[in-house]
Amino acid sequence: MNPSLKKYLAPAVAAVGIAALLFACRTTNPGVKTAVTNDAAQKVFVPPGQYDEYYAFLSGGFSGQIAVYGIPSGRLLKVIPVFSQNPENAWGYSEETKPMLQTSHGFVPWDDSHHPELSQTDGVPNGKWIFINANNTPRIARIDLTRFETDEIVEIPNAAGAHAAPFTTPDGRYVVSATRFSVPMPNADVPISDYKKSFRGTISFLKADVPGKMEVAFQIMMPGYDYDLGHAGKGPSEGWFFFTSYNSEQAYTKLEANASQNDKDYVAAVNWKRAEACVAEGKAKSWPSTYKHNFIDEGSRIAKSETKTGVQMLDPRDCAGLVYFLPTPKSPHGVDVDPTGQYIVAGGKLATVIPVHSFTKFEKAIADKQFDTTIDGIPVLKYDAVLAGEVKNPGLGPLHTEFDGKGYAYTSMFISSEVVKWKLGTWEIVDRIPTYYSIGHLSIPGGDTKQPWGKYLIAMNKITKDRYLPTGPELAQAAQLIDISGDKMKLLLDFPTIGEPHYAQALPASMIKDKQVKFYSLAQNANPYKIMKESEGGITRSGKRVDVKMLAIRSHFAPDNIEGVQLGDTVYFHVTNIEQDWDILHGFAVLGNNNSELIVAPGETRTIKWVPTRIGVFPFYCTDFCSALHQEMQGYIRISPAGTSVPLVASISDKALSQSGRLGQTLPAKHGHE
Ligand code: K7E
Ligand code: CUA
Repeated sequence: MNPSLKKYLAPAVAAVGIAALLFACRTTNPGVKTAVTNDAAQKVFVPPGQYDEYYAFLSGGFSGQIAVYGIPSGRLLKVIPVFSQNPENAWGYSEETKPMLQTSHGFVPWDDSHHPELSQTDGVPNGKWIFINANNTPRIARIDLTRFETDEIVEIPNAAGAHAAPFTTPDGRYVVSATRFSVPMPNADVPISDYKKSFRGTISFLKADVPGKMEVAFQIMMPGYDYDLGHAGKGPSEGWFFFTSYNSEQAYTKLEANASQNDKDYVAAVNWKRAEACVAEGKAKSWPSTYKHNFIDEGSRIAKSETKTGVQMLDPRDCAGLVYFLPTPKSPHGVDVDPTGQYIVAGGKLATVIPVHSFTKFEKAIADKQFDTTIDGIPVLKYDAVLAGEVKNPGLGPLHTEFDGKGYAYTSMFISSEVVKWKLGTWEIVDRIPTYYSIGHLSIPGGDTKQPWGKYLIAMNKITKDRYLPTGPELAQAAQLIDISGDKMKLLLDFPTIGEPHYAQALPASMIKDKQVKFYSLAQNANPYKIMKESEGGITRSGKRVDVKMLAIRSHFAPDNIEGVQLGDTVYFHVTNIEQDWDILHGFAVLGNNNSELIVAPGETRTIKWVPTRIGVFPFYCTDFCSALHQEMQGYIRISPAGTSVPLVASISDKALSQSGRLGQTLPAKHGHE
């Protein structure tokens, strides 16, 4: 039973007693026994040793990361750290990766990520990258799909929240971001009650097609509403971008009630080709802005954080034909464009219908000047002039729509906890299936592109009461896999997720599985602290800074014993994994480190900082079980009092020494300036 229904029914059943309630739940809960068809297990069973058919990338929501699952099995394959520090592999803790989390607010080691977006060529996923937004401190990240690593993060200035992000243009030229919260523009110390006068939203287009070169191409100053989601036009509507807005009431307090007054809010249609022309014609203003662009240098694999300044800001008043508003009921959330590019579907959270706009009618309405009014230079089109149709009685709380490429659309209904399947063009509902419970997004592989792979649908649910073994006050959030290959949707599988899965995108595994990087080339590793063999290792003092160049190979570190470090020193361990073999990673952990451990990929150098807090001898060891002698992969570092005369010495392992015929020797310390 839907928990919200349960709440409403509870008083009624209270009279009959607890036993009856439990009994009622058992018999009416459309759980495993009733909702799953007999062949479901077979359809999701991927035999041990065999691969899944799709990679699915689920946003981590408040975890700030991306989780990668195999579909149809629902097996978790990897968590890719993006916006949040991850001590498991030192993302955001190691010296090489810390710059990735720099922002104009300083180091922001967490975020709230909602929308994974696969890179596209000609409107279909190309398997190169996946982008994801940071909803809090506005940022967009690019993750490379040959390595499943975050390579680039760019901050978005003049924005407060990047919720309508990072949706791509079909040609991959831009990813966009529209601000969730309007703020004073430029942001300044103004009374909040000046909202209508001073607060504005922005829509940003970021260059996204050249790795390492992401930046804000231009921004558009918008009325002070909340901007929620977006999708690019395609086919006939390519060149346009559609964004939902809500709070056209411009409420700044008690939005729950005050932002739900108007019968309609808007879909903003932005002509981005027109924007390019206006920028080229000098119609944009240079807007003072400072933002960070962080990326991982390919050779050294060291992140660099650079500061960028200034953006081109377009005002719709200065660029006729740039933006139009399409009235849309009521506080719309998702806006989705069908594979043909003809229909623009909005999910009005509080609406009783699913409105669908027609791109053809939209163009004609502009030509015929079918305007109701103009807001801040933005013509408002007449609702009836752009409407293609309405899906009637879809259920409650439509949020998001995806497409199967066979003429059907699937809309998630948050309040009535179901997926509704309807036909494009006739707007008739052909099927519906319950979800457990309170579905947010849904995802069909390629379901927002020109060519969906319309076999599976992943429903992502906020509430899972009674679906899993309980785990204290916080219960798992979950995805459900639904078979959409036939006329009737069929529930196949539930699987719990990491954080809150807002949106997901998926693509056939065959597009990327054979392109995986297996290790980094040691020869091409340009990290200045790289060593290729044990004799290159050692220890250097520079004032109170001590650098240890160390290698890791099955199954030892070299050097493995370190002496002469003093209390008050800061130690940097630079660990190079000199293995050149797939999936042979080594860890590095030192007792009492307030920072994190390291996990070092083959051929890579990673650096962890350690500030000893007491004198004594402390072990370090490998944290990744790498061989039969993994437990032997250890060493010691001795910390002496400040000012001690203990010489700075780094020894390499006996095994290495005996192999090189130098048993009993130690590596001389290399002294920098003291
Ligand atoms: Cu609907 Cu942030 Cu895309 Cu969540 S949003 S559900
Ligand atoms: Cu290296 Cu365990």
